[in-house]
Amino acid sequence: MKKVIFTLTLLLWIMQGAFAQKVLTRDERMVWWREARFGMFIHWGVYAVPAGEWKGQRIGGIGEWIMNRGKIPVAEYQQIARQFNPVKYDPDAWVRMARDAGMKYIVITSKHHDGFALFETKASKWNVVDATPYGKDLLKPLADACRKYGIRLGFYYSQAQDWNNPGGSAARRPTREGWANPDSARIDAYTKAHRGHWDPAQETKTFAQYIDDVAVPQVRELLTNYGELAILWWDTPTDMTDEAATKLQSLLSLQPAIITNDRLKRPNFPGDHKTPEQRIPNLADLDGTDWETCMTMNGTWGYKYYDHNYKTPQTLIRHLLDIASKGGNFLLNVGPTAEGEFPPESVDILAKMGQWMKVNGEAVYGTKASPWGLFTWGRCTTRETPKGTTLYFSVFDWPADDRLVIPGFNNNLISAKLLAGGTRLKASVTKAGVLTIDLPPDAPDPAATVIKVEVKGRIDGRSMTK
Ligand code: H79
Repeated sequence: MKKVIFTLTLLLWIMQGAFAQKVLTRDERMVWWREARFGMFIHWGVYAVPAGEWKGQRIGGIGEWIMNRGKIPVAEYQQIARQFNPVKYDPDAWVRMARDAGMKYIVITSKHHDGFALFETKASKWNVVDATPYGKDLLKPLADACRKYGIRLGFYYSQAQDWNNPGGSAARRPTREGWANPDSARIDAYTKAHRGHWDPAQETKTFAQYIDDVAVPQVRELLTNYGELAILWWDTPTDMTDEAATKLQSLLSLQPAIITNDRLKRPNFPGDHKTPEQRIPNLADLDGTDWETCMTMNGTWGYKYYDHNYKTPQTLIRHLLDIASKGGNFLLNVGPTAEGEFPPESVDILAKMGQWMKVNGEAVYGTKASPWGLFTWGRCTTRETPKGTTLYFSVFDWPADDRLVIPGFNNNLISAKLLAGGTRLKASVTKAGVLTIDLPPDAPDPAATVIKVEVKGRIDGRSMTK
């Protein structure tokens, strides 16, 4: 009898563990994200068809804004979906390129401000299945590939701005200067009087109706139909109300481990992390909140065929190290073409960053911010180990005397070496607490050479900060 009761109790206990909906704390949800450090943003939509040019004119600014900046009428804009047929789309290859670059997660535009859904949806006909010759959900196979390669998947969703689904908001912006739309004076007057809209078709519903008819059902679809989701990335809360935000936020319970950003609505909906866009915060701006810098490789998020103004792999590697040294994440964008390919420059950048990360990723993943802030010659990240602390000094500008000198150093040294290759370096700490490391005469890696220093105990960098 005792045995039976014991077995039953055990069984009950096991079942409870399996079925109980565990409520995760924020710190528990953020564990993987804080370790990941590096992710891929993907901006993809029908705007990749005009690719920055409309009726023979190049429209300045970011490519995914072409409808707004050109004040293209809804019916006209929707025609371009007929040319959106990404037959070269290979989600497996996309995820492998992200993985091989050292990225741990992907965030893709499920719907940008132009309202076009890259997924099958019952809430609007303005989607890839119903409006394009391609006719298939683009997010499903991406979700499958992410699962296959162990890359976390997040969806960007423009919850407020929607220039095609009626009632969606539109940032109040004039017609792009230089875009010689003969009608621009009239359009801009209209836009001013119509909450940013430029086509009566955008106003056949209220914003509240748009939220109920499109945003809420679509977010529910996104949180239901693609398996486990890592991130919901909101954007531009133009015209958002607390009521609309509450409706959208409550859907997140469909994915108990999901992480969200701070762009659902301001204020009152801070989300899990901040989102500096196209910039890396200064140390003084940081207040302990998690943050992620999102950035383009060239000057646009959505593909523009004539933007070849790419940052170098060296710059981007240094950005990643700068961000990691300040305790943030880096979400680096790719804007695929309408055929479904990454631009060749992006492919090259990802490969080169991957080569660097393969050797030096240890200085990035799961590290903590620098206790000393920035150095003139480079950046520092740290990791606490059972033995003590590991410091990663990433050298950007090789010291002329081939020596790294770090004052305010109060720990006992265990070892110093080049992370790449493991060559041991001569290092010493003076009584006054100055760490000196002898470096080889030339920078082994022009992008960033990482010096790995192991010390006993924890670092107390407070004495060093300005
Ligand atoms: O998805 C990307 C952008 O499309 C989106 N956020 C990133 C991640 C974004 N939407 N609005 N903004 C960023 C800020 C507004 C920028 C603007 Fe402009 C300045 C709108 C009009 C002037 C940039 C330049 C867009 C059009 C012209």
